[in-house]
Amino acid sequence: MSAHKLTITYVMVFCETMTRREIRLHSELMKSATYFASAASLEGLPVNDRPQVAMIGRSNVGKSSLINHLVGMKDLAHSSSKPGRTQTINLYEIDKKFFLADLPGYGFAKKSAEQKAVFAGMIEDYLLNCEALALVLLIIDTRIPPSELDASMLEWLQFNQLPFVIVMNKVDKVKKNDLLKMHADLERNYPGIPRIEHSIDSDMHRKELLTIIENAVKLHS
Ligand SMILES: Nc1nc2c(ncn2[C@@H]2O[C@H](COP(=O)(O)OP(=O)(O)OP(=O)(O)O)[C@@H](O)[C@H]2O)c(=O)[nH]1
Ligand SMILES: [Mg+2]
Repeated sequence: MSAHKLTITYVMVFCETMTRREIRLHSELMKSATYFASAASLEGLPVNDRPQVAMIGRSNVGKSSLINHLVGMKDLAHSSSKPGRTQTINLYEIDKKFFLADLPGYGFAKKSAEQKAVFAGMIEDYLLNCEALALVLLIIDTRIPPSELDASMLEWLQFNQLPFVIVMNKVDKVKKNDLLKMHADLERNYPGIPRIEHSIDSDMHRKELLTIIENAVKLHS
């Protein structure tokens, strides 16, 4: 079966062992978070009625961990030190109002060419056709310059006029001078694109990101 055919298979897959659970959160912005659904394609998702905020980025960059940090739970989304953990589009329902969407990473070297094409197709189809898409968080690892894939994704998001913010992740691992240099490089190469620092260790970063998300969701509602 071709990669394209695979991506349009409308089969719901629950290949990650997730359980439905809900807890009350402390944040004023996110009072509850629940695992909602997983699918191998946009068409397989059971909802399209409330705004969605999507995490995209290279494998292992910290997309699933960022969701856990935002909602204040350790393991709502499955994270791993090994790349290639998230394999489907996973939706988490927030406050019964909107969804955080965790997507597979791109650029995982150990995937076959066909697997890479399937994931690329899944991500592209989701981003282009999800009418509920309110915001994309393009997550990069601040320790290393954006890869060619990051650059292509960034230009593709711009070309398609999708609303996105660059999240400079894992800043806890970066020296201040290197962080300033990364800001300067990004501003020079991608002037005017909003960017925000993030670390799973920082509550301040979490609150800043929550505010951005809340505003995007309000605008889209
Ligand atoms: N130091 C540091 N480590 C982080 C941070 N965010 C995530 N990590 C670590 O990065 C690794 C990958 O995290 P994941 O959240 O699984 O990454 P992912 O982007 O979802 O990966 P895939 O699902 O494979 O695409 C884990 O070991 C996390 O603990 C951060 O802000 N700082
Ligand atoms: Mg993941």
